[in-house]
Amino acid sequence: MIISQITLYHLRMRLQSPFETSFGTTHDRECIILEAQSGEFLGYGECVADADPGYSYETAATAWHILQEFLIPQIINTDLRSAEDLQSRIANVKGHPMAKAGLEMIYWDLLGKIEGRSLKELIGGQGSNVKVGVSVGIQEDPKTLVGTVSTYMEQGYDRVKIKIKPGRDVSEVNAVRSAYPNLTLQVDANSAYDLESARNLIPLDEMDLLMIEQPLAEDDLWDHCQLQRDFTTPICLDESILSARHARQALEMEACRVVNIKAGRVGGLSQAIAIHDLCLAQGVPVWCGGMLETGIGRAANLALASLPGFVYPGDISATDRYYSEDITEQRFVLNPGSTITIPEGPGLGVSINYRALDRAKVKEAINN
Ligand code: OSB
Ligand code: MG
Repeated sequence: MIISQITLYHLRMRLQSPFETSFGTTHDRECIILEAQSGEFLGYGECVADADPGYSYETAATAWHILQEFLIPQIINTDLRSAEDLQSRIANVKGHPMAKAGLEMIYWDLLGKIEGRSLKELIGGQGSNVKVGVSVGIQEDPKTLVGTVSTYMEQGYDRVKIKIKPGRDVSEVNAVRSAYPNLTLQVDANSAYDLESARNLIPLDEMDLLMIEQPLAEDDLWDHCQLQRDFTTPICLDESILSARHARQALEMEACRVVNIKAGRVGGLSQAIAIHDLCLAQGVPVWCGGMLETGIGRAANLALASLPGFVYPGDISATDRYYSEDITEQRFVLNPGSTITIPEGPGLGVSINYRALDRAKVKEAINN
């Protein structure tokens, strides 16, 4: 496959409601959409780096720079034989996994369109839909949180993730657990604790949580290992797992018992699949994380989450949980049973609403 042109679009899209995590509040989500031409086909990718370096060091601006100056020049007008081949051509660039993952996504979308196969088929996914949940940001107070959770449950979500941070943890989870004793519930701290402050989380161990996600710093595999020993509830790692090697090491030292997989965080779908394969072989449950994606990234997440090792519901919610207007023609809706249908068309199976893309566009650059 030869890609002759890649256009980058830096987008800014207003969220339906502000999303607060331990690292900050997002009102407008940013990302970079990649549009690539190969022969008669157009393929798309989404780079999930946001405006601020809160979740990781990457931002939409750093990803723009790395894509334009380093990644795109190394793959454009070369014959790409596979996703692995693409990755080997950009392996000299250290870090910047989200920029790389956006680039790899266009390869998959184009490959599917050229071969007339969906991404799910290309990677060996199964079934027609994926179990999903909703990730709920930090709310005003526990009462408001219970109200927000109940609204999502009325919409049909049957798994809820609550964002926590120091001082906004045990009472919030307790309020939701008391209101909904049978709800599948998990929490995500986005690295907000250290071993000392995480002692305050011990009461959570009695609240029947599916998992506690990323309590400690991203570079703190060893401390997660210490912490897991003190908890019966499985610890899940998100930010800490940056590659298949990290995943192997985390499992070897039992720093976690569950892995959140995001293609953007690990440098692309091929790496995400490698982590899935490793965990499946070891019987470690994984699930698909989210980054408030547009319809493009959401389509990729749904295909990824159809692999057999994704046993827990993904952070892949319906379009209207995020945006009133998305940039894909397709809107994703929640089915009964808290599932979302995987697109069936070639590649990602989505098409672009260019009017909406134009309204969200901050800037654009053509590379050829
Ligand atoms: O830690 O999982 C996270 C959103 C942005 C950055 C990090 C995270 C999240 C979410 C939202 O939890 C998941 C989603 O619904 O896309
Ligand atoms: Mg997380």
